[in-house]
Amino acid sequence: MNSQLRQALASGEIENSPIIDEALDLSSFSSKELIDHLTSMIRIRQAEVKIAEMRRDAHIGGPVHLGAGQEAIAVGISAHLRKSDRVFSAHRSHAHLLALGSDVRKLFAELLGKSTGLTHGMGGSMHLWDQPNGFYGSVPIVAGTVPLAVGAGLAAKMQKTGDIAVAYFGDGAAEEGVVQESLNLASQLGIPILFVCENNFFSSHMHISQRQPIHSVARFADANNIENEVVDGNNLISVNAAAGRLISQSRKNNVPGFLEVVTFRHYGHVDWREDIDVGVNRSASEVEKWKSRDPINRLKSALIKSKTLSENDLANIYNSVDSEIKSAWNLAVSDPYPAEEDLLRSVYKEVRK
Ligand SMILES: Cc1ncc(C[n+]2csc(CCOP(=O)(O)OP(=O)(O)O)c2C)c(N)n1
Ligand SMILES: [Mg+2]
Repeated sequence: MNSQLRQALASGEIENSPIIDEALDLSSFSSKELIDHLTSMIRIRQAEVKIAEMRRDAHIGGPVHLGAGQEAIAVGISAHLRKSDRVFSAHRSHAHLLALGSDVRKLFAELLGKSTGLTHGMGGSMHLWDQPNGFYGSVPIVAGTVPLAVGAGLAAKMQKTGDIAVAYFGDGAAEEGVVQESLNLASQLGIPILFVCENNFFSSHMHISQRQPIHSVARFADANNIENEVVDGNNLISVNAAAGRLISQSRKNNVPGFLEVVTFRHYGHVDWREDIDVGVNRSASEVEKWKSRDPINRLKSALIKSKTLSENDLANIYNSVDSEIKSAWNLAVSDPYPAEEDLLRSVYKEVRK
């Protein structure tokens, strides 16, 4: 699987490759684990659908970068994390945060600029933080958190906690020099960190074929002697298994690991539109093709086919998640805005004597 995917990426033929349409092999998971994973993915999707609608209708004031279609990655990886691990992300981070068990209401409140939000309504979608759940932060500076994660991993090693750091970043971020420096340092110093590159083929509106001679990012891990795997990011089972292997090595041996997950986002770069025909090669048929590989539908079908889940169970999951999302939104809407005297809290300012 790994080598076939690498080859398909290298030849630029990945999008037509049957490898990323393989059926899910559920055999090494309990029914409970699988249903929990499916529920977590559905919760993330429904939260983002709500965010998209509320942004479109101008209830949310700031830009949002949605990751619908990429949920299997965060859910598959988070299954191996503990609360004391140190997870960093960037502009497209809702799934990374929520998969750790973060409160949807606090995320909504943040997007609405409310004082109950994850950063007290001061940050919005691109400045999230939830350290009690292991989320050390996201910032919009592309690749900006990758060296921070390396530092957090080094701290965990020095503190001998057995914890690891996780750095989520995109294929576009991998083109920033600081990612190369981070890989080098993590390898050289033996730092327990999982680098996760979500290769969705786009950096903003530019396709990887316009930016890179080879469409796989894992070659940068090879160059730094870092153990790496390339997997179908829309297959929860593959992501979970690969993350499990790399994370346990990191924890045990204080080494970095690198996971490249091949995926696609359903929405466009920013906000609720699909970015079709805006002068980039992201066509309606391409989006449709990737939607047919929806990670949630793939897991759902496998669970129904194996009789792990009935249609009725599935409807119950959707009903319960939908009412959770609805109530989280209503509570966030009724939450207060920060008080005026709090506006400069947590902000560096010049103090005149
Ligand atoms: C240092 C820096 N350069 C450029 C930008 C503008 N920008 C925001 S997101 C983005 C694309 C990032 O692509 P990728 O890393 O693949 O993540 P994706 O959006 O696909 O999840 C760019 C260029 C930025 N925020 N920071
Ligand atoms: Mg990308």
